[in-house]
Amino acid sequence: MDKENLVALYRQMVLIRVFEDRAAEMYAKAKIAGFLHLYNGQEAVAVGSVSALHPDDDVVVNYRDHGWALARGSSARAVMAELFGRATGTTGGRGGSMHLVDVKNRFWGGYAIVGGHLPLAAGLAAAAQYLKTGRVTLCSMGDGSTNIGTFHAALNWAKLWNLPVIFLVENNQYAMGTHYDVHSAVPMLQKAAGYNMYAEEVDGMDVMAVREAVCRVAERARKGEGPSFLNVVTYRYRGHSMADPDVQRDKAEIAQWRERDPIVRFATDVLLKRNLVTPKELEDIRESVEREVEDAIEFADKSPEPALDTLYDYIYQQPVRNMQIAGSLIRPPTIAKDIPTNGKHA
Ligand SMILES: Cc1ncc(C[n+]2csc(CCOP(=O)(O)OP(=O)(O)O)c2C)c(N)n1
Repeated sequence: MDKENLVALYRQMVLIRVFEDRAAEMYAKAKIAGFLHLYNGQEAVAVGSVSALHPDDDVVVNYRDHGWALARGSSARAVMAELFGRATGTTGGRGGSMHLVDVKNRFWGGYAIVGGHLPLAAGLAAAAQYLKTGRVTLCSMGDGSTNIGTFHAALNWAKLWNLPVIFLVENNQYAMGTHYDVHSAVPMLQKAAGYNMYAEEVDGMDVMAVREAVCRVAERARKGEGPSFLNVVTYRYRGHSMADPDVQRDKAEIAQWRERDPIVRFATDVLLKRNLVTPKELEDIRESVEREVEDAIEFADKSPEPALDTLYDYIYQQPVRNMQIAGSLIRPPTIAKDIPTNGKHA
């Protein structure tokens, strides 16, 4: 990788870190509703992975998705506006934090149901195989989702059909507050071995290690060598979500992982060591990121909420709208005509 691309990886990781810290502040100010699962500590996983993919590959992830959307190329403005529930967000304010989707980047979300997206990943890969598009699907999930039935169904099918899919376990070692040793009966790689699937363990605090591993397995998939499994060992610095007081985890453990911070480590061991940047240039990058995120907050705050009369838009795809089912026409109601408003929206 040349200097420009290495610096871009650094900037993206800083962008995700700053974005998440500011999102936490916005949540505390009640600018963001619902749940908010932050990505601090795991930045190297999304950034390293996406840098190894082609722009038209498919990416699908769980609800800890802001970092992935940003790494995949969604603007900070569109992601922040989505968190604020505004019409200018990635899905017009309809998805919110746990359902970020950005079709132009083939970023398919953002799934709140643990393990719910794994069969979809296998389906995306099956479509790519059938249509011979050469696309690879990358499916990231938490360690907790490897205990769910859909995990086993998706791995089984992917191996059986030799699908071009990468199952990437973003192993931050906790499902909510429960450690992997307590919630899983077997070590992670044994789960891949159960399906005779190619697997590697990767240091998730090292952006280059993640990038290299994803390059390797994406190459395998493109050559028709089928699915792969990556156990990417990482750590999240914050609680499970903003609603989690994070009392189960040992503070000393968190401090130990912070010493291996992926951003500091990449800056020190790669950028500064190889004289690719000066400390002043790193400072300038942080300042420009802070300005970008500040601008995103202002943009989100000034953006309109989705109009009330669009409430039923996008629930069904257009062809379904006029479809006859059991003799009756499916037609979404409109606020004005069909919904009793009790005078509220009159
Ligand atoms: C099917 C289902 N069961 C339970 C939940 C509640 N739940 C939300 S997150 C979570 C923990 C998942 O942990 P993990 O997969 O390790 O992901 P991480 O949050 O660490 O990224 C649980 C049990 C859910 N959303 N869906």
